[in-house]
Amino acid sequence: MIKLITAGESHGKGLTTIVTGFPANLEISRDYINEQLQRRQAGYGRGLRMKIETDQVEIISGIRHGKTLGSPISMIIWNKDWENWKESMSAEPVDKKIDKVTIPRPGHADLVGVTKYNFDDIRNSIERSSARETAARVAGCSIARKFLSEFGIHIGSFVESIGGIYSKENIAEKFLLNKLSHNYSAEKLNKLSDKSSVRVLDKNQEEKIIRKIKLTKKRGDTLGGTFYVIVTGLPPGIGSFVEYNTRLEAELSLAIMSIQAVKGVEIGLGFKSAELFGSEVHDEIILKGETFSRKTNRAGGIEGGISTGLPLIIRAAMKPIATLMSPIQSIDLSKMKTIEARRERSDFVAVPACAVIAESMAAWTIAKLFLQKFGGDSIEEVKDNYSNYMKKYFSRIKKNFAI
Ligand code: EPS
Repeated sequence: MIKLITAGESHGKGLTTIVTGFPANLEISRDYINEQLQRRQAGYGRGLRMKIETDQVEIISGIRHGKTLGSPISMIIWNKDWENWKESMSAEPVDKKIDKVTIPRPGHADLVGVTKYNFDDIRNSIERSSARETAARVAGCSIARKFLSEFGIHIGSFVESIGGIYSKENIAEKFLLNKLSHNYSAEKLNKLSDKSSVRVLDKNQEEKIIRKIKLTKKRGDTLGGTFYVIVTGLPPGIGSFVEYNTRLEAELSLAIMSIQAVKGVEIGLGFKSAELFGSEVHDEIILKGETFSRKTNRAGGIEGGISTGLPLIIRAAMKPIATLMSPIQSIDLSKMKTIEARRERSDFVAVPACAVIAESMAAWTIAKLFLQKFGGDSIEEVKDNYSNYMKKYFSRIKKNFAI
């Protein structure tokens, strides 16, 4: 079973990631991980922090001469901003008086954090709940992403809407109708969406979205949006119906819902399927050479908690960032009086970054379930297990059902 642990405060010295359970001999480079970190930092609408940081990992253990050892992999991303927070975030007590944060921002973890942990400074809630933590996740999940790519499994994403402005060119429709070639790789999707500063596939809408973000910034407000994560190259048989917590869609939803500010996750047609007839929702089964396929993929690549072998189609919604430069009402906890919420440096829009984080979390989830099925101590052993299954599953069914 693979495990991912992240540690680190937003303005602490750095973020630590520990990844365990991956097989030995998987080729992985620092550059590969850093490329994903850069993708997470990008996007029009980010705040000043992203100008300070150039997130890069320092690999501490578990990788030798570019290959995994099978031992725990540990990595650190040093926070450049730490220089400005040394006293405020010192692990040791400091002599200087540190101003406490006393006014919670509605929508952030500020108030619930102090309530739960009995803190006397909202700073203690802000630090760990911050989406800065996702840099450590993306670093760790890059191992999963690289691992899956060895099996031709690729994860891509694109932004569908920001602030209610929807991309008209929505490739998700083609995935839902199973209209793209069997060989279409989600890598290709990322090449297209990464070109756009808001990761949309529609040039006209991109301009409209950027205009709306500019206006939002001026108003001191923030925006959310929706995005898709697509996984291609997945074999049939990942995940299971035998236990509630082994179901692929349950695992994926948990992983994506765990991302700060995500408020909704759909698989395939999702909520839309509740409005339609069964015949308009379910995907007819067809034979395609020595395998099964479907006329459509409205199930989003999952039936009964198990992958069908068609692309996974995941859609998620991110709420607007909670920190507002024109704040809404809150309470000053030091005076117990109504006041405007505290301003804190932040992003105006982070939907493009959120999609990259969701890709990473999807990669992690799939790698976990993939290794549960095909696991081995070395990448060679996993490849043997995988190719054996892929070669035989169809002929086994044929044999089982032969009259
Ligand atoms: C983030 C770092 C944070 C925020 C943002 C994401 O840095 P700072 O708080 O120093 O500006 O920009 O986090 C939030 C929006 C949030 O609400 O926590 C990052 O590295 O992604």
